Amino acid sequence: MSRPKWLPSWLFYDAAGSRLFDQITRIPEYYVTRTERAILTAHAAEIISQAAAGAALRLVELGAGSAEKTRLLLAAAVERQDTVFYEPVDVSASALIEAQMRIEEEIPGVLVCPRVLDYTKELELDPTLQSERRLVLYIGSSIGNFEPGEAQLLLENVRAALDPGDCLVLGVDLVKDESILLAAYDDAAGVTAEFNRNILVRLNRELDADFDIGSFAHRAVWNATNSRMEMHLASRTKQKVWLPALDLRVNFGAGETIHTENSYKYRPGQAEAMLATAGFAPEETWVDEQGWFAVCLARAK
Ligand code: AVJ
Repeated sequence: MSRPKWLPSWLFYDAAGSRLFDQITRIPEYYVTRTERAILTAHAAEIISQAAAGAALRLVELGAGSAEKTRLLLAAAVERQDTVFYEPVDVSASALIEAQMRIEEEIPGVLVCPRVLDYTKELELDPTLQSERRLVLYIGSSIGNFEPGEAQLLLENVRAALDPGDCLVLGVDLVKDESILLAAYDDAAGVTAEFNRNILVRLNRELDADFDIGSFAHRAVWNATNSRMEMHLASRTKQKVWLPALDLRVNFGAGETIHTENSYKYRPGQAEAMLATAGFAPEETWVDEQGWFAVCLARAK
């Protein structure tokens, strides 16, 4: 058993966890979603026309569609061309089908071509037409869940799937006052705490484990050295947990923690430097007035 104990953060997103995250995006303390949405609302037309640079765009999104934020960019693209191909890439076929139905119904002119792929492992896209350019969307600060080295590799894989002249829009959360970060990851209504503990609910259901959910406390910590928000679950007591599906008994000391998530926060210019290293030319970065979130447009060299 590794110490400190940890669980991978992709485990959060079962059906209940995805619903809880959706709720998080609407709580007042969680500035991330609404700040990025405000940037995209203000600049969608500009982002699309700059990426297109005279050609027709085909949009790829890593993840099954970040709801209204993706819609803003698709709507801006439909304004410029009759038909927009939209390729959401996700491991979950059901999430892709849901995104397809939602988007084709809401934005006439968008043709959804779902791709069931794990973009962290492989990203193979069909060739585009001569007259087209690809625009990959990787928004929502999803890159923040990756260690810096993994994030760099991910950008390199995206670059390798593109042709010169294609573009990437990357949304990254920026370093800000610790008090704002702590509130965003430990909201007063306790939704983030429930999201964090849901990982144990899932282990109970899927591995037949016997975690006493209430005996684990939600902790949000700002790790300044590594520039990341961390989430942990702290055992309130000394206890044993049994995971029959793994034939595993796990002991917890009082106060012992499970590390469940890292959410990296970038410094201004850092995302652009990583994009440049990955073989992109960063063209433009849009930041909100408070300097909390950055949306970077970069072109494959
Ligand atoms: C979906 C990874 C962008 O890191 O802010 C929200 C997940 N964790 N509250 C983030 C999350 C706690 C979120 N991302």
